[in-house]
Amino acid sequence: MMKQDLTLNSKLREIVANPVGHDVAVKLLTQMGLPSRLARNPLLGGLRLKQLKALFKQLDPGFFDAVLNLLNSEKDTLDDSRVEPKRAWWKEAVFYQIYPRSFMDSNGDGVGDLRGILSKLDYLKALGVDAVWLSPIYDSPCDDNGYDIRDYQKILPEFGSMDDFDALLGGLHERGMKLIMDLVLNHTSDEHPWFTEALQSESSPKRDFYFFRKGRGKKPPNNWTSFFGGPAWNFYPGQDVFALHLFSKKQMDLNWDCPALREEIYGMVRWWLEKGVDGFRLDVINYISKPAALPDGNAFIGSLMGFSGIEHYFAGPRLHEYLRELRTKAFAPYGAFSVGETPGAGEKIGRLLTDDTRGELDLIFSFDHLETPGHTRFDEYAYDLSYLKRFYIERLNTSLGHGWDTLFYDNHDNPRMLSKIDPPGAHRFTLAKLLGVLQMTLCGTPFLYQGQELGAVNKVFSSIGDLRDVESLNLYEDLIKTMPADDALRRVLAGTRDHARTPMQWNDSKNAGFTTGTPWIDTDGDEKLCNAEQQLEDEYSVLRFYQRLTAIRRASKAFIYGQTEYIDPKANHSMRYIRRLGEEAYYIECNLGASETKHKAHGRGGSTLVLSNYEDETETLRAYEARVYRVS
Ligand code: TEU
Ligand code: CA
Repeated sequence: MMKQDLTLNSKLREIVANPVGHDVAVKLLTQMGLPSRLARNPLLGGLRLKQLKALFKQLDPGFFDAVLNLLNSEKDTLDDSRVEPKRAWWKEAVFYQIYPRSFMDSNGDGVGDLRGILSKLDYLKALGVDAVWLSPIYDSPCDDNGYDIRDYQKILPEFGSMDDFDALLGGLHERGMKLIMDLVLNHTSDEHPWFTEALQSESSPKRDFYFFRKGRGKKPPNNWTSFFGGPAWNFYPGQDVFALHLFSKKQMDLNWDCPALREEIYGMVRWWLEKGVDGFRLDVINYISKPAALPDGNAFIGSLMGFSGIEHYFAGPRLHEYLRELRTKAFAPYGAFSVGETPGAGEKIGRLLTDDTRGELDLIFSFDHLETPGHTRFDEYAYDLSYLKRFYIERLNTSLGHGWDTLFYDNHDNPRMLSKIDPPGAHRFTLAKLLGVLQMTLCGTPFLYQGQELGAVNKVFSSIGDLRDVESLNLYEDLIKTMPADDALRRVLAGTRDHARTPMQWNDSKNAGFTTGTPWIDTDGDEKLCNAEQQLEDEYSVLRFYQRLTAIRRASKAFIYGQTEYIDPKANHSMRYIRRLGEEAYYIECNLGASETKHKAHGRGGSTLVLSNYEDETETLRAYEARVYRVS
């Protein structure tokens, strides 16, 4: 059946039945500080869009057209029947993300490298890691630490050689672990030969690989802004032409509408798969399809999101088509795994991308749980864990068995979750274990980020000179135009990605055992209190706890494929649930706050405590206490 286009006459219920409409409604409500369930409110559902338009006269008139356009470009619908999830290794695996620059330096130049990672494989194995995701290691001028690729088939010399890479891949496989590469396909470095060639002349065969456009007079071709500040366009005076970059000025967006570009990409991906890599994490993969006309972004959406133009490309017109092609032509013949990084994709778009009958991606990272509603990464605030609970109850399993979720708290783009929840760090190590319990016992695939298994928290940076990240430095330059330097620094420090990019803390020696030289970014002395060596010796450490967690997860499929049953889902400060598969069941009980709450037993036939983040079992749950019981 052909789907009817949505119009101003459509009812909100019809708008929300559209997967993109649902996610946009939820996002708008959340951004405006309203509960997301309003999107499904039956009374509101009867309202027509034009009534809403009359109600919100102050909204710019183009807003409703922009939204309707976006919704009408998504013709696919979702299958709402519940099915048994298919079994797959990547549903059972524990993934571990390595940021190579900061993991381990083998040659004393202050920069982490492949040989360094190779020297730590036994550490990862003992932690219970099944698959490693390496942030980019390709040749790059490193304007954005490797997310600006100059040559997809060469290793960055600072990180090592192709022989080192082969040794690392071999070392992982020998130990029964898999390797996932980080692939940046939305853009390349402006130093990639494709771009330098394209820039030579209008008739270059590579010209169509990128978005070259004439300006509007002196002004850029449209009003899109870059995530790293300023307009999303570079001007090249020699040819009086602009080129698009959604990220830094050295990260040029690729034009996926060009078939020759797509073939180049698929060939390159197959080349890595021939080498034996097991899959990919795909950087901002939902941004790859842009409408050819590159229309202006809507002003209201722009001000709400803080970035202009995003509605045109976060779920672009040919996204599904390109993902399927990438899968058929490159991934499928090798059985390669894929996890897409998809900022802005909510529940329903997420399902379109991961439903296993649709042949697009295996998993995605969505980021809706990383900040509580109304907050952005650069706000100073304390994250309320009861939001995380509500988020999980609403979001996990909404794929009805057709898709699968990822579970993660930290990555290289975010401050540490522990510091968001408990900024003073009073409950640091207990809370670290609690998050581990949620991550390893809820339904989904866990992705750990280096240092998380030690209880890593935000860093103490004292000046802007301590920071290295292009996003932070650009933002700071921008902010000091309108506010005192101290305020600008505070804001940048609340959200800087560098909190997660300082050296891995291996021991308490100089530079945390990361390098014998001068590290590219400093540690802050926290290694005296928190490091892998000391934690391996301490039975009650976060690291040893994570080792036990991965072990219990591995020992029972109930944690993977089991049904999840939430007990007392409305309780604010505790989270209780059962994971059950056949005869086997586990009861998980967590105190989500710092004040005590009552322990509630579960299970008629008795229960055995399998794991807890306190040394004894009492009738009260103490601050951030988490217990895992086996029940019958
Ligand atoms: O990140 C994409 C992204 O949208 C954000 O997470 C980004 O870090 C920032 O928050 C924008 O405000 C991916 C990579 O993970 C990130 O490291 C890269 O810088 C970015 O793409 C560009 O490749
Ligand atoms: Ca090195």
